[in-house]
Amino acid sequence: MLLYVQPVPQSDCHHRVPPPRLIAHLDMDAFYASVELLRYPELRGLPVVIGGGRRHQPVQRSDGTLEYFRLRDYTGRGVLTTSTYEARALGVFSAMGTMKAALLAPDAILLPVDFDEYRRYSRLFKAAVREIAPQVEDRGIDEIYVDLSEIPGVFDDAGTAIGRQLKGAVHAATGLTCSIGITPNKLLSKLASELDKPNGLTLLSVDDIPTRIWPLAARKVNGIGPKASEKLASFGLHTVGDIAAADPAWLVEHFGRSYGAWLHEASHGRDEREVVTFSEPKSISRETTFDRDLHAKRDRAELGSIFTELCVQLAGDLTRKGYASKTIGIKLRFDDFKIVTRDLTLPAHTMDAKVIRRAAGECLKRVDLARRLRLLGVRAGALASLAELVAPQTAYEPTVPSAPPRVREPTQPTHNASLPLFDSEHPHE
Ligand code: TTP
Ligand code: MG
Ligand code: MG
Repeated sequence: MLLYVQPVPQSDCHHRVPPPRLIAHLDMDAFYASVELLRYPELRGLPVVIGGGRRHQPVQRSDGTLEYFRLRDYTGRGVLTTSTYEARALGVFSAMGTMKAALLAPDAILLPVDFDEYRRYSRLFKAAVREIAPQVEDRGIDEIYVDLSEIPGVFDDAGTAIGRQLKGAVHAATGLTCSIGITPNKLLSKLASELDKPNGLTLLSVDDIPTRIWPLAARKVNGIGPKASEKLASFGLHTVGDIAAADPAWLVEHFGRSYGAWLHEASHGRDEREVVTFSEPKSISRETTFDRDLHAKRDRAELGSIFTELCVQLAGDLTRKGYASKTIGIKLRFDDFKIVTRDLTLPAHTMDAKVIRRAAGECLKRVDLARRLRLLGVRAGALASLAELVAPQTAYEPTVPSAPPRVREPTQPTHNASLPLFDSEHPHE
């Protein structure tokens, strides 16, 4: 029996009453696509998808107008990163295979991805928010949580004025719209920011949970993935409200102590997680899916140069972000989609492309490469910030550290494709 009536608490006087909070979740609307539309404003209102490579760059005609690449002309194995709302109306969404999207929206315009540009706009909108409300938790390229609780007067209107101000500041800094949810916690705000997308501002209190949150599909809750929602559905629980109505002991019995208890709490909109304003990345990686599957022996030169390029890019990422790595790993996906990873720990932290390349080559030697490869990735883990490595405790030791830091300077990016694939004294044959 799944119906459950919440018992009236006997006494709440032993429970700590947490101070009231107001947390915003801000997510940019159709982010990559919207950044592209700033460049090509004539495409506004049209179905546009982002996912192409360099060959899909618009070309200028002799009369100065641009000729765009249409989805119907696409062949390849790419996937879309995102689509405009007009393309979504045709059934085309993030992570969809581009060929499949072409069947649904043959006239949609395909534009190549330009991550550098999206990162630039990401920094711009986050900086604009921090000017107004500094308690920001970075949740990836197009979203953040913001703790608004300390902002004077914020509780007077449940965050309405500050919500409008944030949207205005983001628009002024970037020309882009975003959607914001403002509620007492992160879980509810994440759900709320989606309720009125695009260009939404949604304020919810706990009193709104039955009407606004319980009708939502369980899958919408951050933390209920495809597996859990499938299992919930197998018991007839489809919406958040279905979970809220279930007996918590029953949830624990079927979903385990911690996840079952969490499901109960989450479905009632309870979440005490703090907004975490800073976190060090755990790893940085680069990977690429090949246009065609490559074989370690027959396509050795091509694979070798892609491998080197990935290491050079990874070294560049580390340098830009100010980290050095002590654990280098590789990831391979074979033509049967099986994934293999290997890693190794270095004697010292590095951000040097050559050192990374050599370590990654060592990892590769430990993999059976009989099958053809679909994807290759290189990962830098066990990161330390350069500030940490070069000047530990500078605040207390104003003198220059006597021992030189054990960080190698990054080499200039080289596109040297002549490095052998495995850097081995005993080449694989
Ligand atoms: P999302 O915020 O999930 O999507 P979105 O901003 O495009 O659209 P929405 O208005 O619904 O928020 O993702 C942010 C960006 O991340 C998106 O523009 C492209 C990228 N992305 C991918 O590359 N692959 C994916 O599968 C998803 C979901 C997003
Ligand atoms: Mg978004
Ligand atoms: Mg997002």
